[in-house]
Amino acid sequence: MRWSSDSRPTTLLLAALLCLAARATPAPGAKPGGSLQGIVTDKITRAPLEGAHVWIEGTSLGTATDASGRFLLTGAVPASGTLRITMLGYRAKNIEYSAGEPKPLTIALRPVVLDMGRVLVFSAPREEEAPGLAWGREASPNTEEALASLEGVDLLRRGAFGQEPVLRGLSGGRVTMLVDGMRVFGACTDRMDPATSYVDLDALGRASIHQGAFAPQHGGAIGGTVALEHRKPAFAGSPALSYGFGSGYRWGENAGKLQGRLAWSAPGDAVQLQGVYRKAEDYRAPDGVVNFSGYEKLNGSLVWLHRAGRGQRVALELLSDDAWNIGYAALPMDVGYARFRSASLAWSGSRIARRVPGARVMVYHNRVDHWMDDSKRRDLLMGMRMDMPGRTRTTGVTSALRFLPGGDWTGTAGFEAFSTSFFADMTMYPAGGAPMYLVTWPDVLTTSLAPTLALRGVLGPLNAALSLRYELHASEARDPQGVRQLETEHPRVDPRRRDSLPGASLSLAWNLLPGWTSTIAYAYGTRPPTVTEAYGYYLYDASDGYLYVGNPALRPERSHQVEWRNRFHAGRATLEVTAYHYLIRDAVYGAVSESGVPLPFAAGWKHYENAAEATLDGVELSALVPVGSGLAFYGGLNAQVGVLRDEQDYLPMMPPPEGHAALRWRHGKSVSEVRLRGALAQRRNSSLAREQETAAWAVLGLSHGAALVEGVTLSLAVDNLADTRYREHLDWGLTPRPGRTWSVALRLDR
Ligand SMILES: [Cu+2]
Repeated sequence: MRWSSDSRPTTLLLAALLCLAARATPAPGAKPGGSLQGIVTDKITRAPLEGAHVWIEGTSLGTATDASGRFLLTGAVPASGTLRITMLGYRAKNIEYSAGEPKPLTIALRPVVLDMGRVLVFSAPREEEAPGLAWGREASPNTEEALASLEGVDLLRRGAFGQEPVLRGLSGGRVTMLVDGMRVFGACTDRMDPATSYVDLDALGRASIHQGAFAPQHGGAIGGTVALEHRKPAFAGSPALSYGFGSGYRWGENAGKLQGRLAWSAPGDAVQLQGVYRKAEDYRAPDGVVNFSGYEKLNGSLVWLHRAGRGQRVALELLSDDAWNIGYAALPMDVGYARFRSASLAWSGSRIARRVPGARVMVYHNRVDHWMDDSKRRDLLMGMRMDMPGRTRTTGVTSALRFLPGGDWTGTAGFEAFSTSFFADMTMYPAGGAPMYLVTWPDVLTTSLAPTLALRGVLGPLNAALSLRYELHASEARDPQGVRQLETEHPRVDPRRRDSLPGASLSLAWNLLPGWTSTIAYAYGTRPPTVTEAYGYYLYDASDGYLYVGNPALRPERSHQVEWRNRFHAGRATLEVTAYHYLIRDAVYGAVSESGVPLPFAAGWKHYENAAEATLDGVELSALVPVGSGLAFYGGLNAQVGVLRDEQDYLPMMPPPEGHAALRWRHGKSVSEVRLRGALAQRRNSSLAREQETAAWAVLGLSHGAALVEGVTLSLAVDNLADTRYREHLDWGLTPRPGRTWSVALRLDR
């Protein structure tokens, strides 16, 4: 059993049986052959599941279950391996098997309604078969745009690179970013490099979005967690080499890519090396080229998995990402170079004790460096050239232990500790004057210690999940000049702060009627101020034109949240309707400062303050309706309103009502899709952030992917078919999105 698999007692029993069976059958490495059969059911209703995808990891052997939930795999079935089962609306499951199973496997999948999470899976052998993926990998230009295809996810966009994920209108310090379980903090004082920009779409195996404070076990947050996981190699019954490469070009966006992957798999070791190179020129909007929107980037990773004794494995992972000459069309400057490096070592074990099915511990270190560049600009901010480098260094440990407290309950006890140093400065070169030096992030060291506990199980007719987290967060500004600068705005500043950050969530799900599952969840979340909010100095925000100064005396934000999620099943059609309400106390916002000296280049000064109360209310609706003959309809709608009560103002950067609808047709070895997406005008704008109304828009796209021969796929797509000039409300400046973009991509996987 792998760490990621569901850990219900029945599964454990099955795994134990499999383990015994494995000893009686030929050892791994035996000649492949034979068959494997089983049945897939809904864990709660026990109904057979039709259309679940079943495949053997590390091979191209896969199938789907029939109307009675049954599957049969024949052909070159390895003697033993990992079987992966996925289905839209259910948590994916991995189980170890050995060929020649005496009886069919029974696999129960758990509906994900309790998790409140949305997942994009890219690790399927055929990506177009991956559940939850409405718009294929090849049709998205980058990781962020692929995430934005999920309901309730939008992007802050300042150009074609480094868009920042926004969860139900919340972003920045309100969202936790995890890369393979590591905390990664961008090194730009202007948030030009969110952690998602360091994970290439072609290297991504899986992305999970947990909205709001409902999943504190995935990192304390108010807005939610974005967890990205790289594609990993798999063990194989006998040593085997696999490789893949691909190339693609997107006209309109003027962006090309080359990617390659080489993996070696054996019973005890699996090694994978992969790399992606991308280069984009300035993209084309319907009314002309958008200047300062190109970039160049190289992403690489090396993963080594080693089986270390019974049920144990060790994983070493090295990641790197380098990007240069990155244009930010909506900002007054660009980025010369952005660099990410990380190393992690993880140990995981299974069947540790009778009531401890698994444990995992990982240590990691990552380094982010960022150099802004205004050398290509003629209109300079403040009328002079500036150097603005920044860096973060993060070291952490994260661990989890799964346990079976008894009955139908499972638990996970976790602990994470991480420490990050943030430093950024600015040197200004006035024409004919001496250079001026400012510290913008005053060498801040933050340290967090956080235990977590998650329990899930059955209470009579209810499915229940309880999750708790407590974080002790300390921070200190260590640069003397930086502290003196802050003292000009905040006399008697204390450069140290310590925050106590509790989080909790409880969700209860039950089947109200056949075909109707309803979940009610409550969550309490907290978050500390970011380094920019607490200690930043002289930071220009191009979205509202103000210069910002941090406030070390800010209180942490606290949020009470309720969510009501309903899932309706009729035949194979699924409809989900979710409503939520967030109340944020001590909400951090930029308040206009009257005291600051007037500035010719900025609208004025702002400093961060706690508002007494902000609220966020919204609804999300999504539907999946198989029409028959391989045709299926997917669609979604969402609407939300954010209000800053103190200022009787709307919250800034809130998405307007938006929706998407797609028809997908599977025929033979190809998949075709037509997709329409759009948004209404945003008229509920923040006057404090000087937001302007954004017009309604809609764009149409088509995509087609086909397996030419075994292992070779060709994808063709066109987005914004009508070449409509539009921008989304969260796009900064008045920068339009790309016009009509044709794309072609070819992949080979062996
Ligand atoms: Cu920057």
